[in-house]
Amino acid sequence: MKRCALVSREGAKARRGFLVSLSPIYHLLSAARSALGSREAAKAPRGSLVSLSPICYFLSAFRSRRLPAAGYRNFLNPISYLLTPARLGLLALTVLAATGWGQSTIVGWDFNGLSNYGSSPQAPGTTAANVTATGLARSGLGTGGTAASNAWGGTGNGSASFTVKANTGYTLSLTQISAYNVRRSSSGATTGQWAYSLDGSAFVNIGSAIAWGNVTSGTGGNPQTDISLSGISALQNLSSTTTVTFRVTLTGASSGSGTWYLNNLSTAGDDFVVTGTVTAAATAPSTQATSFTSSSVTSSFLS
Ligand SMILES: [Ca+2]
Repeated sequence: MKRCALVSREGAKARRGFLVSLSPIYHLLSAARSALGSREAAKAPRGSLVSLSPICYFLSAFRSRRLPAAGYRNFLNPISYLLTPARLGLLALTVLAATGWGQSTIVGWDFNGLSNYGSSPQAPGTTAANVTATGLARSGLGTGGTAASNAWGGTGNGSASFTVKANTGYTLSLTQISAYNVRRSSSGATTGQWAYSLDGSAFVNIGSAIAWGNVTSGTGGNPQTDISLSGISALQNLSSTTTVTFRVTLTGASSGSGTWYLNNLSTAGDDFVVTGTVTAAATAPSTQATSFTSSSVTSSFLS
């Protein structure tokens, strides 16, 4: 409010500066010009600071009748305010960043049509360009009895794993395990713990253990939420020499014949997906100057 009061006292200046008041560059230039001769020079820096606050102007508008009506209406028009090119650009960047801009499927599986628990390894149907992945593999899980259709899994307790890595010349950053679906029988594994490893033997848990839910039918199943990987620094900017192993350890089965599956979310499309980004790795320059003197650079710019 103190800032608003300052603006209000400068009502006459606000009339002229209102439309351009959101431009810090303008104010910096104005302050410089004023310093050369204007008796208002002392006020310019202060005005430039408070002028950057839209809320300040909004409140000041109600207290000062000297603001130009046209500018006042224009300022209060949220569409006009938001759709200036600069703000539109910032808004777009904000939205893109919040939605994981640039991420795409690194590896994905479509479980539609699978029978007999699927293969081990079950090759992914989708693998990003410049990425190598190995299929979903069972460890300790059985495959007895009659399996559900359109699902990949096994019986009893054990684990399932797969790997991803960037190809030579590329860098891999992982964003998330996208929302997926699990079904289980009443005696199947109740709980799972995701983990990753960079050497295939030492695993680090990703989040806490997950209670899978109790839905035993494939229709609906037990929806699981996204598992974010973007905050795990060990899974970012990986070169082709690092293979990431993902593993989910399944426990709580009350019977060796109890079943657990990654479930078909929809007929078409991948049902279990890891997203991320693949970029060309930075390469060292093939030639490089052996010496470089600052005096030559200085003289070039000054001449
Ligand atoms: Ca599917």
